[in-house]
Amino acid sequence: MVAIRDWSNGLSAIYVGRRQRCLRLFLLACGPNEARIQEESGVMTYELYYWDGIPGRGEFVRLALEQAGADYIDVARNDGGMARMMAMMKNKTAGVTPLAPPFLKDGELVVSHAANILLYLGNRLRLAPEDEAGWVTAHGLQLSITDFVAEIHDTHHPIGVSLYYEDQKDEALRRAENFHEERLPKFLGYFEKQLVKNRQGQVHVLGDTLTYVDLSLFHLVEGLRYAFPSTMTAAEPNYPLLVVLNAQVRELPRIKAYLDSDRRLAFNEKGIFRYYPELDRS
Ligand SMILES: N[C@@H](CCC(=O)N[C@@H](CS)C(=O)NCC(=O)O)C(=O)O
Repeated sequence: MVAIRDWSNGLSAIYVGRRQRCLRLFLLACGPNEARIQEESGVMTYELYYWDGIPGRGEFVRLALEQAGADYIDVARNDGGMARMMAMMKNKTAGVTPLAPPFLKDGELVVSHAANILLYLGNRLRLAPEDEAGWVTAHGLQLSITDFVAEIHDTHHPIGVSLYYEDQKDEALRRAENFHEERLPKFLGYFEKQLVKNRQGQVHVLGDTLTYVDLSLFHLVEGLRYAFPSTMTAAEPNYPLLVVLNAQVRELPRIKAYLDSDRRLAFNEKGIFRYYPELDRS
C-alpha cells in the first residue's frame, strides 16, 4: 500500500509498505509552485529502546507504531540489544544522550521521553491532528498522561525509585489511599470530560479520528485495571466514554493482532502498573 503524507513544512514521505524498503521524497517548500524534489532511499526502520520484560512507558510508543503498521525493532528485546541501549545512554561523544528509556532512533536522530516521541511520530504515522494547534493540544494531553503515569508509579514507590517496594510499604499504603481518593478521580475525570466535549459519533479525544492519545488512554485503562482491579470495577461506571474508547481501541485490527502476539508484554510487578492487593481498594 502506498500512503502519502504532507506536512505544512513541505516534508512528505511515501511508505511502500510494512517492513519493506521505502522511498522518501523530500519536498522542500520554496514557494507554492516551486517544490524541489530530493530523493533518498533507505530502510525506514524505527529503533525503539526500552527495557525488556515490562510494557512500561515504552508501550505508549509501541501502540502507536503497531497501529500505524510501522517498521520498527524493539532493540533491547533482541540479542545484544540491552548492551546497545546502555551504550546509547552512556555515549561520551558530542550530542545529547537520553537520560532514560523509552527513546526512539530514527536515522541519526534520537528522541527521548514517551510524550516527545509521540509528538515526533504523530504526523509521520498519521496518528495526530492535521494542524499545529492540534499537535500541541495532543501533546498537552499526552503530558497529562505522563504526569498521571508518574503518580501511578509513585503509589508503589513513593519514597525512592531505587528502594524496594517492601522498604517503603507503609508510605505506599498512604500514598495509594490518597491516589484512590483524589488523584485517580481527578485524572480519569479530566480525560472523561475531554471525551464528552469532543463526542462526534465514535469516541476520540481529539477530532473525529484516532490519535496516539486515544491509544495511550487505552493503555492507561488497561494498566489501571491490572494494578487496581477493585478500584477500577467500582470507578469505571463514572467514566463510560473511557470504557468505550478502551473497547474500541482493543478491536482495531492491528491492535487486536498486536495484543495477541508475543510482541505484547504482560503487566507484572516490575513495571509501572503493579498489582499489590494491599494497594488496591478492598
Ligand atoms: N519522562 C520520561 C520518563 C522516563 C522514565 O522514567 N523511564 C524509566 C523507565 S519507565 C527509567 O528507566 N527510569 C530510570 C531512572 O529514572 O533512573 C518518559 O515519560 O518517557
